[in-house]
Amino acid sequence: MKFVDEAIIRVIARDGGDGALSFRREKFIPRGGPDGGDGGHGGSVYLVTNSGLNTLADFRYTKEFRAPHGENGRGRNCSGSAGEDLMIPVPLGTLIHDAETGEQIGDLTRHGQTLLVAKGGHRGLGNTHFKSSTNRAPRHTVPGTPGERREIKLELQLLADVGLLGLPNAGKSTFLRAVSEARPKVADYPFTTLHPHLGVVMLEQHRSFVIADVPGLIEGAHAGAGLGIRFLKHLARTRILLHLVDVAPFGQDADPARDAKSIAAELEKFSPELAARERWLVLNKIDLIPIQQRETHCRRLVQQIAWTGPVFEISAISGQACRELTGRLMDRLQELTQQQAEPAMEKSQEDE
Ligand SMILES: Nc1nc2c(ncn2[C@@H]2O[C@H](COP(=O)(O)OP(=O)(O)OP(=O)(O)O)[C@@H](O)[C@H]2O)c(=O)[nH]1
Ligand SMILES: [Mg+2]
Repeated sequence: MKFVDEAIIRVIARDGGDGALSFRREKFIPRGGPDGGDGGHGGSVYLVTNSGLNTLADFRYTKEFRAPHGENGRGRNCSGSAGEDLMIPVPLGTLIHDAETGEQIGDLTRHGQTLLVAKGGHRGLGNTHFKSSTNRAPRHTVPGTPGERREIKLELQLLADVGLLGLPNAGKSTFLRAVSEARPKVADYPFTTLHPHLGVVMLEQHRSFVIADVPGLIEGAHAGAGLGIRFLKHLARTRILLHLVDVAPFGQDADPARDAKSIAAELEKFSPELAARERWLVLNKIDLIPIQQRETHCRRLVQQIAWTGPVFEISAISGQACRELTGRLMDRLQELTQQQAEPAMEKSQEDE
């Protein structure tokens, strides 16, 4: 299925039904009282998350969603039935903005979460409601109110703990295959991966995390080169970025240090916040460097980049050192979760 991560749709909640104006007309009861029933509520429109969906592709063709009207009330105190609410399924990680004002309406990150996006109109009241000792034949009714309608922008930002960053051919998809059940395509040409893939890394029971493999970046991506930087937004919610570097790129003028720097520069141009996120350098394809030269080769590369953060040397294709890396990632993610929880706990203690 085509990967779609943005859509603008129109959601139309419907009007409440009008209240009825009616009087009892029965044999032998010459002047029956009012019996106009109420209208039904208009149907509202909700979004509901469904973890089985991975893209917003369903919204490519259907752009308008209407809930049903509330029915008008009728005589004999019959109420109109309410318009049923319309539930629109969306993938986890969908951000919702009002398309006109740009205001954020919601962010759906849990399975089964719902969000009201257009409220149905209130039901009208029939004339029965206005009967009183002084007015036994009220002609007053209340009409239903109109339902809301608006245009909303849906934007998918995948939910992943770890994001893979790197040039095309760095081995990102090979790494994802090595550590998860995900099966993104791998090939020796650039831009094999055309849209993000998620993979779940299972270490042992209750210890797992999600990795996002996004299409490779190249220098000038911020200006649209290659596939551009539009997929980087899928890394926005990750907590750790892995920057994969091919230590033995093919070609005479290949320069892994320059490549690595250009990725960091593209990241900075896309989002200084993402550039400041915790990032680990992963030197991949070390199987291509003879064992005796590996240490010096890798050390020199790290120096050329002037990198001071964590460094890992792996071979994604053989799986070498991949388990150590995922183990370290898991530990660090748990540490980050604890750190996040602690300030919140301190705060709630202060509040007490
Ligand atoms: N020798 C060796 N080759 C590798 C290793 N990892 C990946 N490769 C090869 O490098 C090529 C590119 O790998 P991919 O995993 O498709 O690279 P990618 O980073 O996902 O590339 P894009 O999807 O184009 O951005 C493939 O031919 C892989 O077989 C490795 O550790 N050692
Ligand atoms: Mg790939």
